[in-house]
Amino acid sequence: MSTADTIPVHPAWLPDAAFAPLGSRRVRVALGPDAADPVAATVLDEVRRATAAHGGALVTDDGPSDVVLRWEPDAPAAGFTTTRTGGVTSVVARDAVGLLHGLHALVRAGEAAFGADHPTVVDTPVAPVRMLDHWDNIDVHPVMGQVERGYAGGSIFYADGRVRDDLSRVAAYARLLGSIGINAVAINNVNVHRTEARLLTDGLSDVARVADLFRPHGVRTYLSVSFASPVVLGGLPTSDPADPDVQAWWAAAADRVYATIPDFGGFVVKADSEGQPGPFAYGRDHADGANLLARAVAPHGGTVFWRAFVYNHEQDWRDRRTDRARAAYDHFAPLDGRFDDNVVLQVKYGPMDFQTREPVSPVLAAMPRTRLAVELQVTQEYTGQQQHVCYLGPLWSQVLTFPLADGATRDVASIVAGVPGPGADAPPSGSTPTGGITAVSNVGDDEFWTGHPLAQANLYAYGRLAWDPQADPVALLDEWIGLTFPGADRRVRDTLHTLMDGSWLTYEAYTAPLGVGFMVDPGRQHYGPNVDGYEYSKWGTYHFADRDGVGVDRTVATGTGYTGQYPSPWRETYEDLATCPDELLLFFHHVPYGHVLHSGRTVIQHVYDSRADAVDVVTAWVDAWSALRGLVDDRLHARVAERLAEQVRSATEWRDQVRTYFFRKSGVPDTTGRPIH
Ligand code: BDP
Repeated sequence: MSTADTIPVHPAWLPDAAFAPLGSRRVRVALGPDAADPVAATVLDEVRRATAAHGGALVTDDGPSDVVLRWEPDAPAAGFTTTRTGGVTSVVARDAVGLLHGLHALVRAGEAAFGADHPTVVDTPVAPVRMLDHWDNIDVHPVMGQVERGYAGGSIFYADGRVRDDLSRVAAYARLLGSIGINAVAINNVNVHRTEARLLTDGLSDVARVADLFRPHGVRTYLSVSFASPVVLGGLPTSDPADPDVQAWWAAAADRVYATIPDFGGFVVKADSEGQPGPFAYGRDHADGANLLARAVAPHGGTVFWRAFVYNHEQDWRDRRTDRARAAYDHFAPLDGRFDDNVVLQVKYGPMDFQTREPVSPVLAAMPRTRLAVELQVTQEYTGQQQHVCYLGPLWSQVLTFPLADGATRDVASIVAGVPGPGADAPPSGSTPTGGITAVSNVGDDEFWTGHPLAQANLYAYGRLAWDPQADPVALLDEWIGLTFPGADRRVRDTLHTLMDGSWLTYEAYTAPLGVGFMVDPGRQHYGPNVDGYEYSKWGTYHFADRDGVGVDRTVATGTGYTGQYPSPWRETYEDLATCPDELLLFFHHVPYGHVLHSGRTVIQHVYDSRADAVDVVTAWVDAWSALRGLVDDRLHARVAERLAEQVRSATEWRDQVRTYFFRKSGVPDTTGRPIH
């Protein structure tokens, strides 16, 4: 046995001790007709395990109990209710999945679930589909490695060029996901290489093994597929959506999938983007492409998650009229109303690419007759690559609660919930989901799951916000701390809040300023600073800094016209320098260095100050964390300490490069006199 085999995998937010309040009680489970469901077995297993560890009992007859988990036909369609009367806490749900989610709600609440009596509280998930996408490759890619943008070791699904024989990590992962209400997982990279493409055909029995492990936790399995599959896998001369042979090929492929995995979720598709094949090659649009696949899975109740991340990655940086931010709207808004009911258009939260700060994508407001899902990035590609502490709950909360238009009740959460937009038909009845939320997972085969142990909080917060987008992200962080470090000294909780609550804003403060984005190093896979790294390349991610000023003019009046893609009030708010929020200023406007922000500081002084102050903040975290030695698990302590040292080094590098860059461009000194080189 190698040392790696002897290191226990960190239990994340499900350590046995977190089950003590529930497990020390008599828990009655009444499963009703769902008793044979694999999820029902999980509910029983969880209760057995908790009560065995903590001295309580599983009660399956009418005997006395302190807790009841009960099936009822008129409980809410999704989720569960909780009530406490006469000293008994009851969780009621319409199916086993609801009971599982209710059970974990009790675990999260701890002793508080067994306090004073309270009337029934209904807890239903807002997003019907709450998905994680894995950008895992089967073969190790020469540039991207095994997990594209993965920062936590290898894949939990694949090793040695195939699906792992030992999938015990997947089983443990499924349990973690089920406990926070995730109900969908796509298990391979959206960039589908030939080996992964074959999961759809030759690899189906392996996919079924994976699906068998997710199913007992209420999670359905999806595959990313290549639009070129009919050619690549089927040997057809074309993948043209209008070709009857192509349609028949997809229908037969879907039939085989569902014959093997009857509850298969569906497909995720990246088409005509960054080199992936798509309908454009045949003169068709993305509605044609998406509907082709949707019709193949529709008879089986499947869904196609079609990504709106479509842009020209061969731009001419000298041509200021082209703007990558415009691309998703330009491609997709005209297609509103043309997608089949079982297509969900998967839209990145911002118009560019998972930056630390972006405005909310205008596509979300522009397609009231299309089912939409918002896509987030839990893996920290642009937010410190799991070397840096960067708790993303506040970013996602801000996105999800963003009001889309004037006086409207529609916010991003209502899109995620599938509430029909103005002028849209009511959602068709049936089992197809009406909206959703997806995110790229940050998990790998690392002993702490996420490389940086504190990055577990991002996975946790994602699941919890997908369930309830209105939840306070700091309260969710507190919940995560309580579960992950049960019974820990008060100093642990306080220190974690000190490090994590504002860590997204701290990260933002030492990286690219005021919403301009990128400035990351292409040579280090987007890690660390390189201010001009993408400035003269084809990717469309520019800051346009020169001796006079910086920022991208995306106004209608003088720029790319991107602000015109927003409804009121946002188009006016962003168009006008006077009302554009500071944190997005350089996303929308090109301004002189002396431009005065709402904060009262000039742009250049803001750049200087924020970067210097942020490094001071991060430096202070090192001592704060060191003081916890002996109060948390030693291995975890050491891993976080090692990452914090790297965060200080990297933040310092960011500070120095960005300050120096702008000093050399502008010639404007830092009024505080701090040295610049
Ligand atoms: C970018 C990543 C790239 C992904 C792409 C996507 O750098 O690896 O393939 O997003 O979302 O952020 O498809």
